[in-house]
Amino acid sequence: MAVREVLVAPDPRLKAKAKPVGKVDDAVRALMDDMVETMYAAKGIGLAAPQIGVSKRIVVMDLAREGEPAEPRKFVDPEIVWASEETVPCEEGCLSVPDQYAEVERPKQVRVRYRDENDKVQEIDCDGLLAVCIQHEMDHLKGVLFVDHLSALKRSMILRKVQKAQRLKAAE
Ligand code: GNR
Ligand code: NI
Repeated sequence: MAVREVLVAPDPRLKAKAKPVGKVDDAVRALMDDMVETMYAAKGIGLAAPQIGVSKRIVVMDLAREGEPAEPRKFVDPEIVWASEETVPCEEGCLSVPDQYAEVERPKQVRVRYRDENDKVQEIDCDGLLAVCIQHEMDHLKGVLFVDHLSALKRSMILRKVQKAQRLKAAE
């Protein structure tokens, strides 16, 4: 297992549409282990493969609170098969848009079909933080960041701050 580097906007690899995985084999399982390790190292609650420069439809997540046992979840080729009409706002952040937060409105509930690490088809009903996070992660598979849901003005303000912070970090 290895911690990978998390890409930061405006990296063009974050804008690409990820490819379906097809079969879940040992290589995919090893990649998902790296993703989980990278997510924990970065203190995120989710991570999509494009964030480590891998253009594949893979998402990992762990919503367990600090002090609770780890609960890593892995989703291959996830699809939203149903979304509620009702939407809710939630304050979102992203490891690829470090230290920036903004409210995004999304469907309150979604049903997601995916394949697990044993290549078995599963369906899960999502609500609350799980619904927010899985929609945020699945956006990454389309090359969409949470800032793309904001006004052009808010988006450019946030991306400018991120670029400035990255420049300062590079100059350290
Ligand atoms: O760690 C993360 N926290 C978070 C908070 C609110 C809504 C979505 C997220 S996902 C984010 C990790 C990340 O960037 N995943 O792509
Ligand atoms: Ni993100």
